[in-house]
Amino acid sequence: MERFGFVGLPNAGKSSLYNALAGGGAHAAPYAFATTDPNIGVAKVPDDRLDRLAVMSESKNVVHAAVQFTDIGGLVEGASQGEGLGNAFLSHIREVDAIVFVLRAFPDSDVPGPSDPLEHLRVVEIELALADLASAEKALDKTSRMLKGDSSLKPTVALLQTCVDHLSEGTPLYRAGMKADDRAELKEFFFLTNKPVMAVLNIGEDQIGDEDAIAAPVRAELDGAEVVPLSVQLEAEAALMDAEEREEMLEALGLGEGAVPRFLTSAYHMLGLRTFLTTGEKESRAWTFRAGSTAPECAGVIHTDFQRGFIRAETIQWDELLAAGSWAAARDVGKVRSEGKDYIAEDGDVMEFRFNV
Ligand SMILES: Nc1nc2c(ncn2[C@@H]2O[C@H](COP(=O)(O)OP(=O)(O)OP(=O)(O)O)[C@@H](O)[C@H]2O)c(=O)[nH]1
Ligand SMILES: [Mg+2]
Repeated sequence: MERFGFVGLPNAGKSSLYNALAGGGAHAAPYAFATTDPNIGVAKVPDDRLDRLAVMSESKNVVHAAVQFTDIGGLVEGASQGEGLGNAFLSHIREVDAIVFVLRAFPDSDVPGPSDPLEHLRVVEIELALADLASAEKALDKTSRMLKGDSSLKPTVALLQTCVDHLSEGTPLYRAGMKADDRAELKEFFFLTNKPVMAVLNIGEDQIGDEDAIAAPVRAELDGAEVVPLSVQLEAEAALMDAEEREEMLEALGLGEGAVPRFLTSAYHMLGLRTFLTTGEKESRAWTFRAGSTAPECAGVIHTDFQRGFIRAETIQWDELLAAGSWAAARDVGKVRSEGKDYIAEDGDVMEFRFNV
């Protein structure tokens, strides 16, 4: 399962965001380092397509795709040199697949700390870049020495030099304008800022309605990364209510279904994750695959036998299946495609695998 780590200054609202997603469980408090050991939770990725297919099939069971998220303790200036939670903190970030910055915009005189999200971003980016600079310098040094015996390392040395140049200017690798190929090649060095990033902008109740204006400078700074404004405290309170109460509260605030589903969908897409679906009387289920996967690779997500003995995948887009009303009806009108081993699966495909082991 993919893991997201919440990274930000103390009192930015990371534990509150955890509570919004997990329905409680993390200690949120108005003082720095309220969180020391990370909280780890799981959230299901909302999927309207799945819910509708489950109704069509009268499924006994509905299983959503899920992501794991880690509420990491607060980061302070100097973390890369061991300040605050220092190294322990950095090692928690190293373990996640993607970083979610939690940036505070809400003003509240009872909660210490700045309420300018750009200031939050500046501090966390500098610390992550400095931590990476130390690793990059070490890797460059080592690779340069190996270059004497192995000239094939020349491009790697050049690439690491580029990293050192960017990082020493305080520029994280995710927005240094590097090519995707180079980013992929750097994976072996486990740099923090080579991970995909997105940001949650924690806005106060009074700022609802001004989301776009508050998010604009952060979006400009993060250069293409997803920035999701979220009134984290309200969402955390809403998560404790029963469904009806929650709907009423979010409705009254003009928040629709709430921003948590949107956040989860963005987080999921940030990693290039896609969904295919299976549906039947027993179960309807959303399965996660990487964009660009073939039909047998998708089959392998369910069971390695399905991939090994893959023959073909009966495939239809979810809305076509819904329109037809059932697999049988969809087959009758010729909407079900029989796809072979080279088929590149698409988001929203409903599949039934034929295999032989
Ligand atoms: N007014 C207001 N307060 C908030 C909001 N979000 C969080 N808070 C409060 O701010 C305080 C800090 O929130 P936490 O979620 O504990 O912050 P954190 O980022 O986990 O902090 P550390 O664990 O210390 O790094 C808590 O008292 C929250 O209730 C918000 O949107 N508005
Ligand atoms: Mg916390």
